[in-house]
Amino acid sequence: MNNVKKRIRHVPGARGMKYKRKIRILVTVCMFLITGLLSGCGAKEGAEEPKVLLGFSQLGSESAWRIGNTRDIEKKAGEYGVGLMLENANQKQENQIAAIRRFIAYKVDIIAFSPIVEEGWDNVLREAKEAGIPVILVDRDISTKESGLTTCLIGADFYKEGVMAAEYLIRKTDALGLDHVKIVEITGTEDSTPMRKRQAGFMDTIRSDSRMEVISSVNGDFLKSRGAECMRQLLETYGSDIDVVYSHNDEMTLGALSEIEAAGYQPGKDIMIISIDGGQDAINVLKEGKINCIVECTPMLGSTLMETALKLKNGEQVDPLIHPEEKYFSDEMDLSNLEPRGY
Ligand code: GZL
Repeated sequence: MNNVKKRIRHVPGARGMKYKRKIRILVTVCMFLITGLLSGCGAKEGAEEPKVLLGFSQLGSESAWRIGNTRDIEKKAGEYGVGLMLENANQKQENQIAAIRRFIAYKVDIIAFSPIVEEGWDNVLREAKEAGIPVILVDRDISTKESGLTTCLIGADFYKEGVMAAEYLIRKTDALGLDHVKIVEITGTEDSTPMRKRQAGFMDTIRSDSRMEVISSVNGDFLKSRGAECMRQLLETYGSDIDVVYSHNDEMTLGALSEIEAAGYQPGKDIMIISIDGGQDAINVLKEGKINCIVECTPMLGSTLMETALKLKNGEQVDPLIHPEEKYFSDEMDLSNLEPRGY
């Protein structure tokens, strides 16, 4: 408790803050304290002090991937003895920016966040830098005018995921002896790193193959409901002309499948389905033959995040870019012994 009071007294520039901003900080810090005590994270008698205090802003809960990512981070914080303050931004960048400001006011040791989009972070990250708090990017990247605002990125190679999806399509086109393939793309959240790089990797790989034709690309925002809406509109416009659906995540894919079947087509047979993430629900549908290929994008980034936060707290160097292993699952392989996916 004393520690928290010290923190309030020493919030930078507090004396010069407008009255209402002071109240806001006090209320926020008390919220964290109450939450911490209620959830048993408060300093109990004899409990070990956390080795590092990590503030993490999660972008939302839009998919099985995101929920799996959040659960893994919470689980690994406990295992590594990291004090975790996690805030869910519910898909709003302004909520992430506000959370980062609260972490700064609370003087956490390390800040980490999964940026919903790439732009708009310069000011708040400059404030974190001025406060001397290292920032770790988790999952997605950012684009800033000023360099050096973050310490490292822990996340998938989304460009390579797009390449792997396209390479599967080329192999399948060869195997089926097709001479013209009409593709529709359902993209993730506009201006997000996975959307930009999954699209770039896929398009760069098929560009030189004259058999490939992308007839439409629509934004499904990584959401199941939007994936279904996109697919319904694409079927109304192109109908049986569609040979392939390239979807940037399983959530949108599962939404699209229901529309494809409702329109009387067999997904995986009449229309080839290529997806990304690799959660259990989608893998089960792949095993049923309704999805042809899923490029894995693991959400299990918690261990790497905790190890990196502890290294930074101890003043150790960390790699600027940490990519987890990338693999894919498809109808070309026997998946009967695949381990449970955990998300
Ligand atoms: C990828 C992650 C994406 C997932 C989606 O690392 O950012 O966001 O592919 C999630 O399922 O919504």
